Amino acid sequence: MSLQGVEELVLDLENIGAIKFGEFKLKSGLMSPVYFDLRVIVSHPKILDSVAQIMLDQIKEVQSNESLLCGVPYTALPIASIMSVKGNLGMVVRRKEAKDYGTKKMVEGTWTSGQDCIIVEDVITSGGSVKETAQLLREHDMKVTTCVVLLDREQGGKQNLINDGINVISIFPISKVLDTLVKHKKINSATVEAVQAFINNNQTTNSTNGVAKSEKHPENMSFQARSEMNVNPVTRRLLDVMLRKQSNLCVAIDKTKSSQVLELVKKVGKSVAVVKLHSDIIEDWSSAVQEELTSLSKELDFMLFEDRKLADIGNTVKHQTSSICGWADLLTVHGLPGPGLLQGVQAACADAGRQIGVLLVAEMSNAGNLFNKDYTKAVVGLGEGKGMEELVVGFIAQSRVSQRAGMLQMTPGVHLADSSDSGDQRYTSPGQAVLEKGADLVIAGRGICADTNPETKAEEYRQKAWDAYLQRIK
Ligand code: 5BU
Repeated sequence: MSLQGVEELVLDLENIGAIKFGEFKLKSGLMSPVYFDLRVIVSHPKILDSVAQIMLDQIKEVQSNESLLCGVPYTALPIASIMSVKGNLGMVVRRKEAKDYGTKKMVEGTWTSGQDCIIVEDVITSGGSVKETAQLLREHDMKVTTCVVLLDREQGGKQNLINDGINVISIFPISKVLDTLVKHKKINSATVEAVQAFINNNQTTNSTNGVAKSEKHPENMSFQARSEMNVNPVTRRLLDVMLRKQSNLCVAIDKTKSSQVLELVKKVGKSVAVVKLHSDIIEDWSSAVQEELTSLSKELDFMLFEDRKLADIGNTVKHQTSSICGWADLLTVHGLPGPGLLQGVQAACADAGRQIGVLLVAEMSNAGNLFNKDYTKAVVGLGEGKGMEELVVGFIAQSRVSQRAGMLQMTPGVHLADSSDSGDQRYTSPGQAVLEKGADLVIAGRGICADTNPETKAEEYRQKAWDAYLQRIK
């Protein structure tokens, strides 16, 4: 395509609202002066056709007749489809979530072992989604060395992908978009400066050693970037709830009567991302209570967490889990029995046809616990083990035990006023839990539920924990 054609395409994209300037609140809470929304191009067939053509032209030199295409879901799917038809190249389709639990087929289409597959993406920031797609394709025996991307936000994604052995061909680096729009008087120099400052301040690579910051310090990444990276559907759901509600708060409701539990859920539900229960201490626990909780979780948009801390052989754990995975989204287990326990949970979920996310207890908050460094390390090794990605959401811990961006850390022992209870519990504040202990979510129980006004308290804890998270990723 001629230079003029390329410029025309930038102008067209701006014209249909695929490139926007202003004040945009990203899911992470950060304000961005620029926003790319390529989802709109499906309503503009001529522009979609031009986009596919220009991307196809750019891969001519690296493709062979055998090359396959794979669009990163969802926005790049129509682009990849049109490129596939125009270029007579086969395509494979990556699912975002397994079709059903039993078959777990994540890639559709046919390919041969070692066949080259070019990834097609609309926008890259950190490159996380491309990387995740490449990983999946590689696991399915395809070779991935190239990604063609329409818009590169120039926030380090290219370097991150090069580090992963993927060469990035970008049609429009953001600098080129800015140049074109200034030239055609669509934006002024103040807008350009604001965008450049945002890009400079929000790099996702560590320039000193070229290693992705995200890979070294997941706690410095936004939840949005982590949600884009992670393949586990339960983790993704949890991160999405957190982003929607700007809440990294989990409330622990440790009450013995269902009426007390439900009353508290109604009061604090809107402020929290997760409601944690010990259903085995609720005297009148029943399927009606489960149903009411499930419907409240939908209405008030939070996930349900059973803190049962299972620790037995696989067969027993399977039976125990089967009564939990019908209603809970998250479940704690101990690592002590080893991988058989996780397989037990997995088997129960498969039978029930409902996936639950597991959190392994890697450290405890209470004084006198018998956890030690070696055990914690072994538990983390278990959770990060091969084949566990679909099941394990993260760890319950008092420090940053895992360096995986896809693993979430939940930290209990959080209270705004007290440093301990009358027993063995030890507390830190929500801010300390996030900034010093590395918590992604803080778990607070009596600090909220024993207060005379749990509703206001929950909101206070939410705000403090979320502010600390925003400070951390700055
Ligand atoms: P509290 O009221 O904020 O102290 O409640 C803390 C909750 O977290 C409670 O349900 C405990 O069972 C749970 N917990 C914890 O306090 N410490 C730990 O290390 C683990 C769980 Br694991």
